[in-house]
Amino acid sequence: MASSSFLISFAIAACFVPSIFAIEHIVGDDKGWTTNFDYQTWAQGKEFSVGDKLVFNYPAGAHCVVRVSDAPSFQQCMKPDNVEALTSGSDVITLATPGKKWYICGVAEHCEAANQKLAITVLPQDGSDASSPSPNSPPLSAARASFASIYYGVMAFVIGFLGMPNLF
Ligand SMILES: [Cu+2]
Repeated sequence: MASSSFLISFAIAACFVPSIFAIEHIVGDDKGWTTNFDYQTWAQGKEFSVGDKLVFNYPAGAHCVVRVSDAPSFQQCMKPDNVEALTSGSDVITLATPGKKWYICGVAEHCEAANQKLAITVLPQDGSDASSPSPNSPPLSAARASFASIYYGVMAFVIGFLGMPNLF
């Protein structure tokens, strides 16, 4: 019977595993969202997929997060009039659609003078869309995909096992 309860707790624990497929990217890592940080270098080599989250950490009031909708606005640090800034100091943005995304700080001259701006490219979910190749980091996509298939294989095995109460 011990093995049965082990399998049940394993199955329950395994149900929470898919959340790791959605990655939380802490923008700037330990430095957070701040001035004079090279967010371009930070974003390099990272894979951003639909469903992932961006977390902007900063002392509330010191900065804000404004999403801009095109490259020229990003380059010129132009805040769109119709977009409200995020100001909580722990702003979480879920990447809902693939494509280029641009974020700037709207406080003072932080974007213009101190390079507080982030541009990323969001890939379709888990890189599974073959029509949109990810030239920068195919190995990570492949790793994610194979981990997913192993994971679901194990889940199927466990569920199959639990479905046979006579064994226990
Ligand atoms: Cu700022």
